[in-house]
Order: sequence, then structure tokens, then C-alpha cells
Amino acid sequence: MEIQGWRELLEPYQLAVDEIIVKLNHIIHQYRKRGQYSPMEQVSGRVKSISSILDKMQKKQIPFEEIRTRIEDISGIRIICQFEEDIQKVVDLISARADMQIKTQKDYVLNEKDSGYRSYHMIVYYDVHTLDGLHRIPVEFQIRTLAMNFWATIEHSLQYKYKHNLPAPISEKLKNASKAVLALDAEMATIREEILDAQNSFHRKENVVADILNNIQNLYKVANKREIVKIQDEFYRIYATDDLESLAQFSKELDLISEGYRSQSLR
Ligand code: 0O2
Repeated sequence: MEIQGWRELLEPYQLAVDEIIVKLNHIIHQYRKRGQYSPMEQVSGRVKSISSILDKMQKKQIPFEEIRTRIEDISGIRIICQFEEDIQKVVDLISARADMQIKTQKDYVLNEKDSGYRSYHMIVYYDVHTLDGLHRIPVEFQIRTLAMNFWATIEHSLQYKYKHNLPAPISEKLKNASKAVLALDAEMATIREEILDAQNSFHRKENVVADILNNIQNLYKVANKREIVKIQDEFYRIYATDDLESLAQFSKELDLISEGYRSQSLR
């Protein structure tokens, strides 16, 4: 196939990846903005490289005309979760979407592969529109924990280095490491609430401080300099106490002050 042909072929796959990343990151952002825990920690994606597509075509005897119908992981999305139980929540979230239609699912979290690989896979149909019209793109989702991702990334590099012929001792060590990953995820699950509590306070503080600074910035346009300096000093004083409730109270008071200026300007 001519190089131009590859570009045209891959363009809608890239669009699918880009759109899905924007949409899922928006969901993460919404969770955090609402002070809620997001079952998705990170989202990334890629379009399979031409060389990997050629490898797969060779391995599976796929002719050029059948790339679109027989290779389903040209668009790939990876969703990383903090805890194993988040994986099912992410699966539910994707299943409920009207813009993503599930074709197949493979649960390698419950049914670990012989290599020790664990991850939840979904092939999802996603529509993109380009100048050439509508393209129904299969997208492979890989959903796994941070620990599972660490293992898979290392194992993938070793498989590449040894051309999928891992020496037995390395294979053995990877299987042991996979058991350690399983144990790590289980151990983290036991202190999940503790971890969530800490992260929740962190995000809440970020939101409250962002609100306060936003309010102060707006007050610059309407309040007098002396009042703003007083508010700023008060903010730094409360911030130094490291007391989230006092910060939240101060934020509410600033809301009222801003509201007062707003209604004055409407009169
Ligand atoms: P790459 O280089 O990551 O793209 P398929 O090959 O998709 O037609 P298969 O093999 O039944 O059919 O699909 P499966 O098992 O769902 O695997 C798809 C992808 O999952 C792989 O893509 C890998 O990315 C990942 N994967 C599966 N098994 C392993 C494993 O043992 N170790 C690691 N590190 N990753 C794995 P590709 O195309 O094989 O590779």
C-alpha cells in the first residue's frame, strides 16, 4: 500500500482515539470538580504503528483489503484505575454510553493469562465523522490497575526484546512478579477508604483554593484596594493554619461578598 493510503486508512482511527480521550478526561474532570472519586485515574491512547500492523498482518495472514475488518486494535485506549474494584465501575460506565457499542469483552482480571497478564479488554464500536463521511471504528479498551499496568509494560518490553521467546528464568520471575501484583492490589484494597479519604481532602482543598482565588480575582475589578489586601492577608492567614473547614468557611464568606457587589452593580 502507498504511504498516502496508510495515512488515509489511519486518520479516522486517530480521530476516534482523540475524541474518546477528550470525553473520558472530561468525565474524570467532572468527578473531581464535584469532589467525587473517579474510578478512572488516567486515560491514554494510541493508534497502532504501521510496523505493528504489518507484524499482525503477517502473523495472522491478513491481506490489505481486510485490515479494517480483521484488525480490531488499531485504535487503542488504556484506562488506568487505582483499585481493582474500579475496573468494573469503568466497564459499567462505558457499557452505559450511547456513543460506544460493545462488541466483545475479555476478562483477564478474573481469568489471568498464562503469562501472568491481567487486564480487562473490550472491543467497542465508535463512530467518527470525517470529510469522507461516517466511519464505524473498532476500538480496543484495556482497563487495568496501576500495578497491573506496571507489570504489563515491563513484560511487553521484555517480550519485544526476546521476540516473544522469553528465557524460562525470566518467564518464571515475571510470573512471580504477577503474583506480587495480585497481592499488592489486594493489600491496597484493604486500606482503600483511608487512601480515598486522603485524596478526597487533597482535591477538596484544591477546589476550595481555586474558588477563593477566582473570587479574589473578580473582586479586583469591583472592590477597593484596601479591602482586597485585607481579604488576601486573611486568605494567607487561614491557609497557613492548614484547616480545610476554615478555608471552606472563608470561601463561603467571599461568595457572599462577591454576590453583594454583583447585586449592587445590577441596581
Ligand atoms: P500490542 O503490541 O500491545 O498491540 P488480537 O491479537 O487482538 O487479535 P488476542 O491476542 O486474542 O487477539 O487479543 P488479546 O489477548 O485481547 O490481546 C490484545 C492485546 O492485549 C495485546 O495486543 C497486548 O497489548 C495485550 N496483551 C495480551 N496478552 C498480553 C500479555 O501476556 N502481556 C502483555 N504485556 N500484554 C498482553 P498485541 O497486538 O498482542 O500487542
